[in-house]
Amino acid sequence: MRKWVEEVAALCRPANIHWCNGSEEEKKALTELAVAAGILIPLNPDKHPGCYYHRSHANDVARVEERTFICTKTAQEAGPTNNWANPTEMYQKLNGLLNGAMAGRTLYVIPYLMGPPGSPLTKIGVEITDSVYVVLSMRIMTRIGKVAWNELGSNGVFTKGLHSMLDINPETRYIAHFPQDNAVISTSSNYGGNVLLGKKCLALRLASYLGRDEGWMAEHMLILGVESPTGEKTYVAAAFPSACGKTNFAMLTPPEHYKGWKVTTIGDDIAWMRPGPDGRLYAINPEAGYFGVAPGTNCKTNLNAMLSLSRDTIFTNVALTKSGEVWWEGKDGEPPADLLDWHGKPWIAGSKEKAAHPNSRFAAPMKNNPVLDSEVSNPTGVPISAIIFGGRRATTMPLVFQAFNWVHGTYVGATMGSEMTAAAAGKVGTVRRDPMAMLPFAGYNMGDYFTHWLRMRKLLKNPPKIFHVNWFRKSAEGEFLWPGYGENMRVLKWIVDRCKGRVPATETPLGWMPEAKDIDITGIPNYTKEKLEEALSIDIEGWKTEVMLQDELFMKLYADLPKELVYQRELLISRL
Ligand code: OXD
Ligand code: MN
Repeated sequence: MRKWVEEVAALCRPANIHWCNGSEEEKKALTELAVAAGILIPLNPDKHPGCYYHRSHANDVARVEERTFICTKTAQEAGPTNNWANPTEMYQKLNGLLNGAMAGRTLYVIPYLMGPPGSPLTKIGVEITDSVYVVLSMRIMTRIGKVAWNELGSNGVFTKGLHSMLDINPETRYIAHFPQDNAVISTSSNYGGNVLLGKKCLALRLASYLGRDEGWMAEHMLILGVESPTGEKTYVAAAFPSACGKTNFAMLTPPEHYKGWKVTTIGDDIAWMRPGPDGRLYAINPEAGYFGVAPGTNCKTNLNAMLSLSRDTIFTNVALTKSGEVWWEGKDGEPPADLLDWHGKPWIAGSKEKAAHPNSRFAAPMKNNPVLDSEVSNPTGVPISAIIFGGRRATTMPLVFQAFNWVHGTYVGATMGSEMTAAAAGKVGTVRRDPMAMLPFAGYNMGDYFTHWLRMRKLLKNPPKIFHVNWFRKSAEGEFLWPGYGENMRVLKWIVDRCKGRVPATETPLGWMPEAKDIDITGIPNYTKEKLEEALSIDIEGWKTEVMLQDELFMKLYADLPKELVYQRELLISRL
């Protein structure tokens, strides 16, 4: 590790090297330095204790899929859904860009853990960065410093992550993964998803590659616990594409009618899952914080997220008041009068421009979450009883169904789709296929990734049951057929009851489904049994079209598609 740091320092030629120990004194000193440099703005300590504000460059506000590369020896290994680059050529290009790139800057070495200490599922990463914003964000999102040095010991294996902001030029922006070297290099960005290298780069792209070889799974899934009034605990993992409410579902507040039920959070974005000695699938959340989308978050949609970000949080690209308070579209209450938008310009109420960037974020420590699950740092992980897939679909997809078995469930995940912004596309039903919500995050060939899912079945004596949900179905009049948010507890209860073998279900062409009477709708304002029936109905003609649409991705992947999935498609067509 020292040798690697020396090599990077010889290339990037920083003015100083700072080895992070993760202490409170270090946090204080680096925060002061970031404030003095104008990188962080302290927020009002009465309203947002311990919180800071950051504005990123206007050209650097989101993940950049077109600049994200999987650099395996052959293009075949990366597969048709990833950008591939030759590793030798990519190293050459990046070494050129990084030559002297840290002149006059400090090089920070951040050792971090993805996962709780002492867990066989945990991985060690070291990120080298020239961004103090990255250091302070990494200490929220992961376990950094001494705890990671200890775990590394004298001969531990670790993932190499190298990040330099360069001059934040989109033309030299690369997020380049080298799975065969367990390494990632990120240049010319300072936006979280591109530069907090533990998250999407290590915990999904590189980890999915490691998981394939080591017999485990790295998935774009939240993990939650459901506790019944009698104290029975069930853990569920769920994959939804970005911006479909994963953080909200992971922190759900059950409705009034569900007295005594509790939902607790293990994680809101990533699950690492490995077969346990009892043949069940055990999961950990490799992260230690939430990097959530701010707009739309309020006390009604997600009270627990609002409480999580109430202290010690870094906000990026939200709107700011002169008195040091933050605001975003969809926050509680009216926009304050003296608002500065995410560019720092005065914002006039009623303006067509958004005050907060639609992808503005909060990085909040998970320990602030009032419903944090007690097992979140258990090195064994938690046993998963159900896996849920879902997307944003105005038509076709019913509220909930259960796959017949693991192989069918793999097909359901592989064919998952979600509407790109339905309004902007102007055409309801324009869906992007996003298998297991992993399209931007699989570190190798998507066809081989499906094969890995099928292979995992053989390692599990008691596999989780697999479900598909859709909170977003609409009537012909364009009205949502399901209230969503906390009311999703009602569907979650059906899922838990199915896992325990407590409720019957009806066999349909799609899978096992509840009847309307099986979902309790008592106490939902202005909701009717007719709406629920419509949300649960199967549109056979719509499904015939759906099967044709699924082919778009299957054709692209055909050469590497496991035949089991082709047969599942045939079986679905016969049932329809
Ligand atoms: C995402 C995220 O883009 O979690 O999926 O940030
Ligand atoms: Mn995500």
